[in-house]
Amino acid sequence: MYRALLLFTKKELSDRPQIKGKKKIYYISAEFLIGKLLSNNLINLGIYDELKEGLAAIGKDLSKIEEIEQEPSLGNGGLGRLAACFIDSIATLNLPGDGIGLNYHYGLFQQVFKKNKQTAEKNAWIDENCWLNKTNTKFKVYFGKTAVTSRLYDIDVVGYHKGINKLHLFDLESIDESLVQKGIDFDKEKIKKNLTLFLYPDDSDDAGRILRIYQQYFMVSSGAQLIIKEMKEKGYDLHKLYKHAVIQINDTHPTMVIPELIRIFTEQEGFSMDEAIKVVSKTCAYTNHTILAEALEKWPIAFLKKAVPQLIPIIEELNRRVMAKYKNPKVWIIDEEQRVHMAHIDIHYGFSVNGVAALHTEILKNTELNDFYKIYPKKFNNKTNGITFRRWLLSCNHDLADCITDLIGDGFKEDANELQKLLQYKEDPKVLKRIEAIKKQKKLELCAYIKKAEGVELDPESIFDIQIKRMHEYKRQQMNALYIIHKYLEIKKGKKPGRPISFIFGAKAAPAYVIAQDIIHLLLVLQKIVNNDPEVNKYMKIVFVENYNVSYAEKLIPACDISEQISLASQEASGTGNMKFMLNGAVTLGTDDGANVEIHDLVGDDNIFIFGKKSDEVLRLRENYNADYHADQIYANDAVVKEAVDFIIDPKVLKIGDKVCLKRLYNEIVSKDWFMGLLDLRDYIKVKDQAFKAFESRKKWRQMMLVNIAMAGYFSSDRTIADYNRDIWKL
Ligand code: 26W
Repeated sequence: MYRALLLFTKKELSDRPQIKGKKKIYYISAEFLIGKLLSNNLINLGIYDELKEGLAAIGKDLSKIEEIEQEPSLGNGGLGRLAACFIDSIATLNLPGDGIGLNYHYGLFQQVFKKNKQTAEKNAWIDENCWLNKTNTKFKVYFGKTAVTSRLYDIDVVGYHKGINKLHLFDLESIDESLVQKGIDFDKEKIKKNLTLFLYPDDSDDAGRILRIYQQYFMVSSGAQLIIKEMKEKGYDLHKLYKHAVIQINDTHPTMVIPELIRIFTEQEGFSMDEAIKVVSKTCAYTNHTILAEALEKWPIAFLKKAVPQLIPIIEELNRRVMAKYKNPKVWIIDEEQRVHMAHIDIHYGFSVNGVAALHTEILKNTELNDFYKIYPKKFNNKTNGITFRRWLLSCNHDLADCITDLIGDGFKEDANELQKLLQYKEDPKVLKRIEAIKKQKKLELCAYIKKAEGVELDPESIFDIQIKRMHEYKRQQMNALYIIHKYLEIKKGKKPGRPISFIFGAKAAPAYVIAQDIIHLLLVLQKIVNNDPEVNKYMKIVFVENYNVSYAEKLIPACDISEQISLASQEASGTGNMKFMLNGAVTLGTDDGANVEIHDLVGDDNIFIFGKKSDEVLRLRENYNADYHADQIYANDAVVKEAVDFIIDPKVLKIGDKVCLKRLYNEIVSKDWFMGLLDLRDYIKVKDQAFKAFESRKKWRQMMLVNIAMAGYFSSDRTIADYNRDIWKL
């Protein structure tokens, strides 16, 4: 039945008109976290309800059939999911625009918990029942003298009640899956066989880091050749490329598309260097998604010389021109240590630099990229992220979508700002109770799913407090863990919460990121201790769901009461889970970071719980961190903090946990605490307890749910894409 639906839907998609236009956007990204596509496609084709009813008439349940589809894990987190939302909205706005990425056979990785620790398995998804359409388009890609062949696979991307664009995924023709025997290890040097096996392969050694460069070049060389091929087929003059194409560079992973296009234009198309630089610079735009140092890629030039020697003369020429113009070494492309700063290429030789939330863009302009902002003030702009409401409301929360349609009509499906009409029901008990009933229904459904999938029994009457996102110290899951320990110790001392609380986590840690793995370990051990303690488990439960992915998010988000968005202020560029939770009627508990600031502005102080140091205070502390921040002193001078942190290495925990991991995490927190979890812990405890208490004022809470849903329209990716098109793409 699934296969029949897949073939039927593929046919429907191929019958839809290709979206055309004189100028198109190419969104090039290392990640496209597209999730399952059947229901999204059926909704966008406008045939979901009819099909669901038709199948029900013959005793078939469409949601059961949807479970069959394997989720391609072609992304790691927010950046990848954003790219997937964007291509949905580009098509929905009827804009010609394709995604360009890689066809990873094993995606990121499949998370499997063993002995309370994350292990990584390959995540196969390509079979005859997947959405990939193999094409006859092939390109040669050269790494110096070594040549490989790139094969183009397409996935149709249909807009909501619109035509189609394409997601172009390039695959290595000579890929060899047998390289992966157990887990996710493989020979990283066999680049003729391994380039499209995994996304972000372990980069803890040089072979892993150089493999990243091979993968990135494989993507941009294939992408550049495809773009040029399409332009020529349309009879466009490459000297006017910028009139017919915009290339949006999603973070620094695709940066080499700039020198690669310049290389092709000068070596194969007869451009002068000046002309090539002018044309490419008017075609390429760059989005920054993070200020974290480890993510701002800088490659030792030796690595580039080894992988892509043909680009070196171009990169050196681009750097020479920068050095001739700007005396400040901090803006040079190649620094004194002979490292190539990829973002510097994007900023000097692209025409737009955007951050992904208002606060993030201000931080880029005033700190991280201030030297560039002073040179190119006009290039910098903000484009606050968005999410597709087709997936994050219509598909994952049908009941809520139907309720909203009953209340305000279905205009919101084309113009998300219409959701504000819901505010008229703020004092309508019937409507408020209906919204609450839908939340309750989603919680019941999630309880049933989690019981089956994780073997944990949750109380649907409990408060669902959910933190789902990549595992990273800056997102501070460790601070959430300290709250849980504090709560556990309070219950053991007889202070019982009025209503039980369910702490739900979902997160994958990068295989090379040790401390992130330790945090997962601590939470899994706490889950065992709490859930098996009869004195505690009727007041609180922990469940860390396994292999959190897009499909899991679609089950968790509609059931959430409190959305945990607790990153150290200034560190989360935007966040997009925060928007999904808001749209589904959860209340945000968070710091004034990323898009939380804009959520706060939209819903007002009464409909959000904000805590923690502000970003300007944090950035000041960061300036001379070692002098101004002393986690050990906070720990020593605050009994509540000390008691919670000490529990990490309590005999009860060490008995079932791994001593090495737990002691390492304990030391990291007490001696470093780089993301200042101890600084905000007391405030976090206070405000979180306030949120749990507020949950008992049911009318007020229902109103908060309504206001959050009503004000979420701004975060539709249709608005975001309209902003990109108005200010940058001008299609
Ligand atoms: C493993 C190397 C690496 C480093 C950084 C891979 C990917 C990155 C990305 C920059 C991380 C990422 O996904 N950033 C997230 O982008 C989202 C979409 O803009 C934002 O909402 C998140 O705040 C940001 O962390």
